[in-house]
Amino acid sequence: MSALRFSDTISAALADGILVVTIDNAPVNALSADVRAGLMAALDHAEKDGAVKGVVLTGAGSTFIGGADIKEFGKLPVEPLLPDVISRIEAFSKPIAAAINGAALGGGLEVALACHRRHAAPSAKLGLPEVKLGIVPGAGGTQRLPRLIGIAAAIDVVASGRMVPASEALKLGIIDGVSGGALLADVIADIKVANAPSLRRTGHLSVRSETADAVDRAAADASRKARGQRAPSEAVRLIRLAATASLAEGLAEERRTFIELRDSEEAAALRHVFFAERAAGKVEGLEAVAPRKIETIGIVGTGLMGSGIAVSALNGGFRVIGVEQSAEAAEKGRDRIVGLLDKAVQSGRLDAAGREERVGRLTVTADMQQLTQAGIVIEAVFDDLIVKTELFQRLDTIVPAETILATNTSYLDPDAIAAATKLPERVVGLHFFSPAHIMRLLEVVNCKETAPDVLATALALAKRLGKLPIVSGVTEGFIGNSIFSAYRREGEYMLEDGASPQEIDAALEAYGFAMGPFAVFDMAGLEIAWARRKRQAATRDPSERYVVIADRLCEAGRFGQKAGRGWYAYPDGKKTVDPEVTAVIEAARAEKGILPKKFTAEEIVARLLKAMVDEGDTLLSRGIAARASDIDLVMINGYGFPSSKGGPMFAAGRR
Ligand code: 3H9
Repeated sequence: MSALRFSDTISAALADGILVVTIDNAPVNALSADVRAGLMAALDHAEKDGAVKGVVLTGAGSTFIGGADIKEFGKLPVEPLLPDVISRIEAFSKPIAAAINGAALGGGLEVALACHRRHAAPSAKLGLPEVKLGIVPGAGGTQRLPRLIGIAAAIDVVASGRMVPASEALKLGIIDGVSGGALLADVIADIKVANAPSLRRTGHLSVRSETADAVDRAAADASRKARGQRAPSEAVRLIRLAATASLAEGLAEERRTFIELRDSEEAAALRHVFFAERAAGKVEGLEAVAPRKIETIGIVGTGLMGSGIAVSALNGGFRVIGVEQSAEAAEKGRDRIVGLLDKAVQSGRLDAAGREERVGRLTVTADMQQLTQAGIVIEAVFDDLIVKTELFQRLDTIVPAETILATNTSYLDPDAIAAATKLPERVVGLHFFSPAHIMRLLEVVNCKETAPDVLATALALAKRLGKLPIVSGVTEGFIGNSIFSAYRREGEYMLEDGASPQEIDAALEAYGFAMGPFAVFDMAGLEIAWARRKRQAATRDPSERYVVIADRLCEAGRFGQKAGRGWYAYPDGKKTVDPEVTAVIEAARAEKGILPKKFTAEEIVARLLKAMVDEGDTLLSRGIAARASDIDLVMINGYGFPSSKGGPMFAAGRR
């Protein structure tokens, strides 16, 4: 066996007539300029060397190829371009196969699709996730995939951007086999028997005929899920084109669309979100700190929040001990948790065996002593300082010193809770968002005394729960609710100044929010915020502008959708503008002598965005948030800010 090197990232070895070319470009073998040049050089060599009978492409480490190098987007393109490398692979005169050892995504799958044979390891995941970056596949994905698996199936895979497990990829026909044992040996054996005239070049296949109905259904489904984003509908258009256009025409149109979308604002925003997610949860100085090993999670309180956290923990593979105040409450809590698992089975997200296995890891009890087995105890009890501090003081006497104590408070001061315990360094905040088993966002609150390894453990735990952890310092409402309060306050100022709830909601919905703030308040219910305002009334700065409209609505029993009326009326469940609300708003303006002015949708968005950004800047300057991109992720994942705009901090920088 002789070792060859074609660039910094491409090496090869010839064994028994097969040149195994390895892409080694950590961390994910992205198709950088060096990889593309190295691949071209390897193909030149393989073409000329008579000893080479066939070629196998594979990736070093646990990834095959993670796609085009996203960091190169926005820079001048460097030749050879990926579509040229891929055309060269497909046209290669000798058999060429992909040994897909791990994720084959985007350009990575496009490389594999151009190979003459494709085998994958059982753990490999394949996909064309480009739409998640606001673009379409740009190196043949929309033209070659439908030639292999049909138009409807290709629409499903490309427009969703989902990861397809190897077993499904085999069923769909994306790959020729899943290797049970040694992938490379299997692929080499397979390619050795392939002879040049019988090679199957994906681009030469014709698209099989399908009923228009199946294609229309897949397209309609994709457009429903696209929620106004451009890339999925463009992907559908290009895939449909594969049925009628030649490969060359299809590739040219794909490339044109790819470039147009790549240079769009939406794609720039989604790229920002991609890198923001990778940066989130990284804390300077914490890289070398080893997290503690956690296998069992204790949860005190199994109401709405606690039961969601329990399901999230069960899904993450942990043992869960839920604690309630009485045997009866424990029984109810258990029913709530199992009920959530049953819902997941009904909706097809979980199978019956998975449910059984999870239930086997669940205990709900009234016996707090059982928490001695937990590595971390998360409290999800009533959000009251006395209730929470008393609970933590009790836990202090029960659980061992190395058990971490986490509070799920959303508004209380976790430093005050920690200060009331014997070991404040073991206290951390874990602010889950409701429903906790669905929402990805998790604010990890780094309290004044939190020990570094406690923070590192909380972050590792969040990852295992499949959450997106954002570290927040201690301030009322942490990052998310601080910004939300500023946004809410500005919305109410605008009401007084002349805008209506429906104008504000419509402006934000047109901007990309699924729902405007007043529709959200109605859905969540107005009474909790009202109770908070009443508690704060005595300490409020009298010189600060205060809008009474929300209080007046609550005084009139308008608590939102559940009450049948709030910022809107809901006759027969349908949201309708209510003249009574208009009258309350007009009266409030008149009391302050405010002459209402007209707002355009643009002005409304600009004012609300500015309020969010001003608050965001304050959080950054106080060190509550570590980076502006963390604030963007909180607002996107917890408060409905459109990801296609990149979050408030990013959007403000683009205006
Ligand atoms: C494309 O292919 C377009 C083509 O159709 C046409 C072109 C002409 N580029 O996620 P992780 C970095 S578009 C550059 O934590 P994991 C990432 O920033 C692309 N960098 O790892 C992070 O860096 P850092 C289509 C990339 O093990 C590090 O790798 N492909 C890229 O949890 C680790 O990332 C995609 O959209 C990239 N393509 O998951 C796939 N990918 O350490 C995007 C990752 O400095 N990638 N990085 O923070 C993924 O989904 C995941 O990274 C993957 C690994 C599943 C591969």
